[in-house]
Amino acid sequence: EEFRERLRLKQLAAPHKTAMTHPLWPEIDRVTREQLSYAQQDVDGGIWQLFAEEGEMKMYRRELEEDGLVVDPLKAVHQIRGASAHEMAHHFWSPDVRFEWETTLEQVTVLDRISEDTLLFLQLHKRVWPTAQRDALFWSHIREIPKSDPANCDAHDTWIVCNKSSEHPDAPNDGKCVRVDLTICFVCQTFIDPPVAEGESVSRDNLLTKITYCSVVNPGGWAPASVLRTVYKREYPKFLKRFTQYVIDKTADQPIAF
Ligand code: 16C
Repeated sequence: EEFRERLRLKQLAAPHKTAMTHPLWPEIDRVTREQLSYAQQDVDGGIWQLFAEEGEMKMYRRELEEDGLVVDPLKAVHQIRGASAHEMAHHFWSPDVRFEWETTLEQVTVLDRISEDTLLFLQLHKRVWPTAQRDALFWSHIREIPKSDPANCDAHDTWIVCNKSSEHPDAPNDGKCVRVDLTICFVCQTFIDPPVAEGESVSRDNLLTKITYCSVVNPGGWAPASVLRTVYKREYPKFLKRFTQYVIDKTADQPIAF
């Protein structure tokens, strides 16, 4: 029994087998590692400009244009109490609850279930006047960073969700909708704070979770810079506040999932 349990835990920690044989796997693995190290870089280097702050939440951006389109990279840091890193990451990744917190959506389709931890999404987003409606096609991968990995630092556990634009024959970019190009990561670390005494159990009051969210979205086609920056300033803080509160409320009465 004990051996079986150990084997099960080992299998959980290792990347899912079917994911590893998928043609997208090398890209998924590489981008996820890159995004983790990008998320863990300090924001105090001077290139990041603080544009929104509320309580523990701080949002930074860099003004950047590509071919005349605003693609401003975003980096946000936040700290919450009462929910674990795994709970945060799971709800961010799972299509089952997306409409409960994501307010920019009209439609979500799961085009492919690459594996238990990796899905391919097609999302139709609400139209922003006066620009054309946007959609996004991306793979989304969730993983726990092994405790032995230096990226885990002094955290109890570390989870990442990485979303990256991709392609699929069932949904070609045929110009009917403008397709955005995105690279997004959501990194969470649980800290047991205040610490619990030996033999005591951890309660939700001991959970402090640090969150880093990084995003680069190329709008894919014409949109006035002023409209983009207005949407950006309004939508990102709204998302991070709403999403974290949603997970805290949803998990409050449940046993902690690490
Ligand atoms: O990361 C977030 N959500 C994930 C799950 O949905 C996933 C999705 C990313 C969506 C990226 C943006 C797609 C285009 C948005 C179109 C405009 C929506 C505004 C509607 C308002 C009524 O990773 C959380 C995403 C949080 C908010 C995203 C806001 C992005 C603004 C960037 C500008 C994009 C171009 C907009 C063209 C007008």
